[in-house]
Amino acid sequence: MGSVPRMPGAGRLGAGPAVGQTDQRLLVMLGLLWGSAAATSSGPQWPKPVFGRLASPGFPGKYANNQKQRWALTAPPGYRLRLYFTHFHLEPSYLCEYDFVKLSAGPTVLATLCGSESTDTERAPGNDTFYSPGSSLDVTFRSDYSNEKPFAGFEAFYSAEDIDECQVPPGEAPPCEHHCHNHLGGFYCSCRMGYVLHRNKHTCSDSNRQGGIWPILWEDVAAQD
Ligand SMILES: [Ca+2]
Ligand SMILES: [Ca+2]
Repeated sequence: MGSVPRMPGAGRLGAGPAVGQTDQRLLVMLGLLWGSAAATSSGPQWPKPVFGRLASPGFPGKYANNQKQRWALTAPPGYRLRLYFTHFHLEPSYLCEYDFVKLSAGPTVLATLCGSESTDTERAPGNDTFYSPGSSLDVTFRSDYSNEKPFAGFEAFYSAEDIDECQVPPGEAPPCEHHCHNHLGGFYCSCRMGYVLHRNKHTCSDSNRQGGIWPILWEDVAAQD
């Protein structure tokens, strides 16, 4: 069978509940709303909607041998990509060496998926939802030179969603010293009464010590800085 180089094991990725058709319809509706907002010249300039479908070549028919396909997905700054599978049936193999779907961000492999159900040595997506750590996600499909029986491959849907910069994992420094406010495409900080926001837009200083008050101007902090 395959002489594919061994891929690194699956990374830790967030697993969420299964996404039903209602959610898909909601995403499409949001996409349409974004589109109409962007079309209004006097209205807010929303990012172009980012969503779509991926599938193995020939889906739902069986996929051919020796296939390699890559999708480079990109979200606007301050957004991440969310991906889930609605169908997944690839040839199973030890550590997914033969046929696989690989999710990666730059040099970091987030997950290598194969088979139809997870085992000790291979991971299938099941009902997991996958998130890119930043604004880009590479999806690669690869099949080797043979299949013991036909496999229908996969179908997946993706969309861009805002990164909530105010939610940080336990043990990580919060982005704002006092208050953090998340919004689409970024976030901003504010301070408790009697404090003013430092020029760095993250920390707060006692307003009496400053000898003056900074204008209460909360500029957006670029999500990617
Ligand atoms: Ca194969
Ligand atoms: Ca945000």
